[in-house]
Amino acid sequence: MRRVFTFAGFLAAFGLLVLSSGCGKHLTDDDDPSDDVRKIGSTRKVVAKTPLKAPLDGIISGRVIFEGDIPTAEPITAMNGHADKGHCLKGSESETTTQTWHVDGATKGVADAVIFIRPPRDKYFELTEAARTPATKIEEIRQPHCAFIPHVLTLFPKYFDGKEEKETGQKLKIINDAPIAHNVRYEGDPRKNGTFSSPVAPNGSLPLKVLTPENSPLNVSCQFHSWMSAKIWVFDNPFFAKTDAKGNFEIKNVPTGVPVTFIAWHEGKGEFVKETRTFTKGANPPITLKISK
Ligand SMILES: [Cu+2]
Repeated sequence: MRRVFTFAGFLAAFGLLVLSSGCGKHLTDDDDPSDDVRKIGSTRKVVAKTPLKAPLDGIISGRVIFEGDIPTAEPITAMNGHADKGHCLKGSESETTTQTWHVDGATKGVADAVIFIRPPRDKYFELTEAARTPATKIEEIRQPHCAFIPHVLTLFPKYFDGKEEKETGQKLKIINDAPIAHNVRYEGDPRKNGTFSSPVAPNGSLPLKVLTPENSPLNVSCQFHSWMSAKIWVFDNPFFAKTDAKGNFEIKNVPTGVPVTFIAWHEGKGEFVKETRTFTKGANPPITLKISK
């Protein structure tokens, strides 16, 4: 009997968790659910979020600079032993060499870093109609040879309106431009995007996808070519940017006058900056962020 009661207790607790996560509360911190769902005895309590009210009139800009000896991209040797070698090696240098670090030799600017802000833990960003509209309707991830392009992708497919996540209209298109077959597999939080895997036919594409925001990037891979990888950051707000080839970034229309968490992430380092900042109206002083291997 004891075992039965224990199991029943587990079911009850699990039921509470499912109910609480499905009733319109926003669970934001995927890595640590205790941020939002606090354990009290054997039950869980969801902490409701309130809007962060602030004018969206700030501009953040800056650069990510590498400190130390610049990492060099190495040839991907696994391509040489693969049956698709002939096509894979037709790729550009950036497609046939390791892709974690792309650092500009002259300026030491670091590409593919993602810069973003988060609201305080008990808040969500209150977005105007304009801020709910993504800059692009379709974002693509392509496979012309044997690498994903881009290697790091940022998306804004959904926002939180205080009750639930709503679609912004932005969708992801996965395209295989190559005459060989690829596969796309992405792995995220089981409660959010879960795991998806599908072959992509030569010169084919997959149906458009609407991804769900997560607090960590999705890991993308190809099951046919073990070296292929990419990262997809999925945000519920438009306050993010990816550094360009020289390490520059700019984020427009950010909330001002309120403290937010300013975060910088790079694939080779994870979150390498995480600090509280309050931005002001108009152009804020450029921010220089340093990263090392
Ligand atoms: Cu592939």
